[in-house]
Amino acid sequence: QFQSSGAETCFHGRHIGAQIYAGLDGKNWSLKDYEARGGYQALRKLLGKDGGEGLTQDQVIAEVKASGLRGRGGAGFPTGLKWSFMPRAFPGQKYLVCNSDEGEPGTAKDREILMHNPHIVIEGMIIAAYAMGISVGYNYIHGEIFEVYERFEAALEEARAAGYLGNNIMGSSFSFQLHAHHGFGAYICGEETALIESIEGKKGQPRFKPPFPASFGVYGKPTTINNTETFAAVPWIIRNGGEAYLAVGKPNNGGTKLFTISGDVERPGNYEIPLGTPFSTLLELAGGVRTGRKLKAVIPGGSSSPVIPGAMMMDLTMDYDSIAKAGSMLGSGAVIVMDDSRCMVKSLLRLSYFYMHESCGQCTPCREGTGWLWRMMNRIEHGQGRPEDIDLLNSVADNIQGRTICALGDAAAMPVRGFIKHYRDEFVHHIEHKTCMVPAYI
Ligand code: L3W
Ligand code: SF4
Repeated sequence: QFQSSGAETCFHGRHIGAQIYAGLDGKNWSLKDYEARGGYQALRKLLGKDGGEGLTQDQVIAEVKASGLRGRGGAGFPTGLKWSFMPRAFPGQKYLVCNSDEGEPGTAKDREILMHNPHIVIEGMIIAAYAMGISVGYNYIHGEIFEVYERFEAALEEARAAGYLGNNIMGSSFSFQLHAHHGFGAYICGEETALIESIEGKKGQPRFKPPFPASFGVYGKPTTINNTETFAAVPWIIRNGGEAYLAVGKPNNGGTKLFTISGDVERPGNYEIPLGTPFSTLLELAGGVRTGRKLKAVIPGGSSSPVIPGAMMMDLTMDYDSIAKAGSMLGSGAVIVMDDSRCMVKSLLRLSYFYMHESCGQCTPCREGTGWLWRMMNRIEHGQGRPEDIDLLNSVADNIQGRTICALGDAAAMPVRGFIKHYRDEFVHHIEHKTCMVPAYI
């Protein structure tokens, strides 16, 4: 039920608005193809190689701030602001990290960018490194997608051979070494501080924040971490200007975003649309709800984001602010569509299992609480639920949320409250009748 739509089986890229990820459709990933699409022009502009004067570090950061680009990994943190946290005059090594540890159930966008357009991420990282005065970077790639890792390695080799990476890039005084780092497949390694631990060769377990990576990151040095899709937006911003990017989306929600639609739609896949596009338009692009079915519910931003009833969703636009106002999160843009054949109790049971399985076990509320949630959901689903279990589920969720080292605890708790808030009747029916109410109305 919560399988993400993988590229091999059901990739249907669609673009409307600015084609920031142009190239995904063509699957022409090589350096030659990327340059033919205007690739590395932003880097040339930056370094003053196209006859211009070049851009200063401050100018690059100002453009990114003006673009309204927000982190595409889940939290939506303003990218330009994050870049401005990086200390300029730090005497030691500073690091740049790309978080390609895509593991959120429902999300399958970053692997697509890396597979079909790896140079756009490399160029975005070079620009970011230049803006923050960083000379070493890593792209941490999820452990279960080895072919993506190999593709990115191949692209790195091309970029090095062409003089876009390495010492004295394009004859300038700017040097940047970029390495691919293969992850090990654990969901928690996508959490930025666990990812840093993993890069350092340790077990991938989150660190307490603060200190944030901006001051204490890889090997304790200042580190900037952005999501793959965030870096992929940067070359377009530098080529066309921050204002132009902002204008594509809506205020405070600049540009386009890749949405991975999975579940009960006719054409699951990745779709690039401007932020602020109505959900109904996105659903239409994905071919609508499966023939003969009605829209029941939508998880708008990956499994960590609370579910929204279908009718409510049809009035929303796809951007950070609109989805937040509806009590959920745009997250990583993984839209899981559920039709009227779906049981909400079974859905939450499946999610609860995921978070229990992926908890790293460091904090008691998360390690024990995710297990409690799963066991309660298991007994409700299998006809052994007790009337008090519904309030107990909410209470356990309350005692996890905000009491853990990282956001996985919150991510396990928030869906519970969302499902119970909107679909309490289904939980009550399961407990009272020891069976599912869904078949009664399909
Ligand atoms: C310096 C400060 N830096 C915040 C930085 C911080 C981080 C970013 C956002 O993401 C989300 C979760 C789910 N000085 C700072 C600062 N920062 N204040 O800004 O920070 P934060 O803490 O708001 O969020 P986060 O923990 O980085 C968690 C989503 O991610 N999630 C899963 C996502 C999965 C994928 C995927 O598989 N592709 O993306 C699950 O929790 O939405 O809200 O960089 O350092 N004062
Ligand atoms: Fe580990 Fe869960 Fe604590 Fe995060 S909240 S550090 S996953 S135990």
